[in-house]
Amino acid sequence: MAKKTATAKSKAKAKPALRLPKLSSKPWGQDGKALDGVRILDFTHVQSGPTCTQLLAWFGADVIKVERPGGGDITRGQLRDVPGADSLYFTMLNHNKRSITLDSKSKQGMKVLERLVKTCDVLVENFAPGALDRMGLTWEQIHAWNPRMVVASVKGFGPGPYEECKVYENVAQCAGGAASTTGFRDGPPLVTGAQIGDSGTGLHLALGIVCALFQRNRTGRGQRVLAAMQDGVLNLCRVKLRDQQRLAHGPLTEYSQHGENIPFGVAVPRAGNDSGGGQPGWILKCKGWETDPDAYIYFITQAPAWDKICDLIGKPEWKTDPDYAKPAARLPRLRHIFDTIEAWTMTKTKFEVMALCNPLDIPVGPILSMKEIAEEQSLRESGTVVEVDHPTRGKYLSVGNPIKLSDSITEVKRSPLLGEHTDEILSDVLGFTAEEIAEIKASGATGEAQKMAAE
Ligand code: CAO
Repeated sequence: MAKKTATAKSKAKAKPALRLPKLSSKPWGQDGKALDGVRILDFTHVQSGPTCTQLLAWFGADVIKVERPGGGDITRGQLRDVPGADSLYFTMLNHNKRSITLDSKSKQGMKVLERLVKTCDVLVENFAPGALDRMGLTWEQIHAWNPRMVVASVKGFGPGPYEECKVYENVAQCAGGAASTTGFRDGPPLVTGAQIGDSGTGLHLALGIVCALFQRNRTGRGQRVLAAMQDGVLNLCRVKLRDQQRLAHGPLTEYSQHGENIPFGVAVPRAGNDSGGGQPGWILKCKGWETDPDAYIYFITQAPAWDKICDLIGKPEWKTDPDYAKPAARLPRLRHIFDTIEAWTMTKTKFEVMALCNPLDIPVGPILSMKEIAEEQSLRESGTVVEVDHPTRGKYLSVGNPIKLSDSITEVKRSPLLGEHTDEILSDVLGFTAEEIAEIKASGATGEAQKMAAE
């Protein structure tokens, strides 16, 4: 795809991915990682929390994932595609971490946890509300053991009537306002494939943690960090809350509903593929759409590019026609305009449309399938799509670190097997003696005793 979409202009503009001043005398990436020295007690599971701790691990934090003996993070076995191997669900969310198995509800397990709390800088968890307290790990207890510790949580809802609820991705998308504003006007609310509830909230939490660590440098104190999934989704939907308030002052003129003379109700409607900003856009068919479900392109009729659009699609008369020349005049005619542009895009592949529009500064975006993304060479080269090798499942593709730091280069390392690092964490990180480790294991706290009995 890279070859097909690279235009003469984009080639001429090509620059290294990131150009920032270099302050250190060492070569790029040789100063270690941004979060070197930060140790995380990772009590996360499923998607939201693991997204957060994976990011921190990519930036160099030592992330110790504490998992329940037996099965560990439930996603290890969910949506399994290779019998007996950790699922892609798990492996793609838990890179660069170490795993220790620990029954946190046992006496010996709590002894290990206490030492982990005293050794780590941050505890990250996304258990159901109250679960951490029920384990005995209240904020007061943690703070007494380690006043510098940052305790970071993902919950479904913040304080309020729903704070006790368990929440998964789509629940958050619905409760955060995304679903009511996604989809077509004449259809039901829709959830989106982007995991804005889980991965989106994990991102928010990661920022909160880094800020809390930064503040700790000044105060010496840890603090609690909460990222509620409803809040995270709403934050990503803020333009829709903007539109809700604009409704009080008249119709939302950039919504195609306006051009079609359909009155607005009391709440922001679903806007189909209308663009969320001030530049009208829509998804248009391209050559091959009859058989290829992704032969489409997003086309934006950005005002400064209007004359070039008119010339390109063979409608030069629209440049001076008072019904089309100015953005405000075009608003009630958007459907007709996009139908006309589509008659042109349907004669070309999405990549041909890209290649013709890019040099003219007409913003367009091909609808890329996951297959095309997986095969996209430039994403491989930038480290955004990486191939990882795993001892039980073999090679697989993953999304690498989407955030690039010029002096903290991310190496994506495979996810840990369940309990793979139990011994080294007990001895090297926590300093337990051989006798103590034997006692902890014999108690069943790490699951080894049961495993041996079963074998
Ligand atoms: N040793 C012993 N017990 C452990 C343990 C360990 N190492 N790890 C977890 N447990 C226990 C917990 O303490 C909890 O016990 P109690 O219910 O007795 O307090 C129990 O396991 C179950 O934890 P949970 O309620 O968090 O898990 P669940 O599968 O029932 O719910 C989820 C999952 C995601 C709905 C819930 O954790 C949640 O709402 N989390 C917050 C929101 C969130 O992150 N959602 C995103 C999930 S990704 O789509």
